[in-house]
Amino acid sequence: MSKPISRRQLLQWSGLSGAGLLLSSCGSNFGTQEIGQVIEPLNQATQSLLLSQKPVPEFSIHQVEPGKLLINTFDQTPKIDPAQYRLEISGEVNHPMQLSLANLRSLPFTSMVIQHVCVEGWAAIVQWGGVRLQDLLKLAQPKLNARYVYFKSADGYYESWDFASAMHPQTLMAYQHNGNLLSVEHGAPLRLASPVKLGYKQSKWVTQIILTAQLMPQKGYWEDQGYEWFGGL
Ligand SMILES: Nc1nc2c(c(=O)[nH]1)N[C@H]1C(S)=C(S)[C@@H](COP(=O)(O)O)O[C@H]1N2
Ligand SMILES: [Mo]
Repeated sequence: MSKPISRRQLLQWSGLSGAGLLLSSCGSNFGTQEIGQVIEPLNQATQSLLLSQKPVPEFSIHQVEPGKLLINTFDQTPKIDPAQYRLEISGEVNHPMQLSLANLRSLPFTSMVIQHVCVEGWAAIVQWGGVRLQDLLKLAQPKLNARYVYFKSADGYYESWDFASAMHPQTLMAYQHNGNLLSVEHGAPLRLASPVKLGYKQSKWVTQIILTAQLMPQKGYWEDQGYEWFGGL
């Protein structure tokens, strides 16, 4: 029924068909000489996954609970220079890339109002705004064997997610919170936000996204101390 989305279509649709993204991407396999020849459909498994995903009902903007999102950080708040910041996407992808904040802001913006739930016994209705992780992964073109998504953070935190939850339409790489630019304490410049996972799965200060075929012995900062891995809501 639905036509596969080509990489070129996605680049055009996202307004990134110009040199901005291409020049900032890393890896020798995605140079300027290849601009004309990167037309690849998403693989069928990824395509049908996207079609099967149902959105979680959202709250209204009036239900946002300002101040109820407690700061929960296992260590120090890391220092990140926004001008130097790059989000690296690598691992089992055809097109590894590095995105600046300008690149990320030029991608389609999504806003949602969801509940953040921390296993320590608190919750908050929060507005998040940012880029769908799905859109970033489509740009990087997951390989057929990509089954897990690792997130590395500037404070040493790490997480791993199942591919389906990462591709969920409401899983965002957020840079906005309750209508403002995301604050440093809450994970600026870029953090995970999703209504399908518990709070500890929602990494702040994400600098690297790595797709893997297997789950490694290190599953996540809290998971490696006994928390459940899937962490679904
Ligand atoms: N990098 C990083 N991300 C993290 C954490 C952390 O310590 N470091 N804590 C997690 C936990 S347990 C929760 S509940 C949420 C809290 O997000 P907040 O501090 O913005 O409320 O961040 C998650 N992401
Ligand atoms: Mo948490």
